[in-house]
Amino acid sequence: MLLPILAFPDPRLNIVAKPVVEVDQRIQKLIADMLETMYDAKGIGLAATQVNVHERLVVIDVSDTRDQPLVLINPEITWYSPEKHVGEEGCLSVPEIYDKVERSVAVKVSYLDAKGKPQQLEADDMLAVCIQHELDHLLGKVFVEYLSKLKFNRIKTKMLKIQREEEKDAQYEKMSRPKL
Ligand code: K1U
Ligand code: ZN
Repeated sequence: MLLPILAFPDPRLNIVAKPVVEVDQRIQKLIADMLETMYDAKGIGLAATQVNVHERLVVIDVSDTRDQPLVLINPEITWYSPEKHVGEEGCLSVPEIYDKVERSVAVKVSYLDAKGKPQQLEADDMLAVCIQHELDHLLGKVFVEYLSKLKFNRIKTKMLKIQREEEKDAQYEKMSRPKL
């Protein structure tokens, strides 16, 4: 099932996620739905926060073949490389906005896998960037918060304008639909 993705500046994107208590059937269904939603939206990652579930769960697939899903439950970054890199980021909650963010080149993460088994992972390059981006979502942080106040406010205004227009179009569509 495709899940609706919250759009910036929805305040629900700023909620801090709580740990997953049990990797049960509900979480398995959420994982399946989040993966379907991420692939459908052509993203390389998705955090539960973005689908309005405030629990520590993210899905990622940075493979070219789009067949190597990674599920991180209760992830914690245990080490950040001192070496940093500035790279272009995007976000499914901030469509069509891309900008540069500085991140550690590599990270170590501890997490539970989709079966609830404890795992550790050392990531670099795109995977390391994606993990840092997704774990920020779980802390209620969207990547545009790293940009200047000026850029942040411009993006916020642009997104609100688009959302108001979409709302108006939906209202018009509803009004002009013939009543059966
Ligand atoms: O969290 C999200 O909204 C998903 C996001 C992940 C991400 C992309 C780029 C850098 C860090 C994290 C996306 O998948 S945005 C769409 C996308 O596929 C993409 C955008 C820019 C660069 C690479 C990929
Ligand atoms: Zn994002």
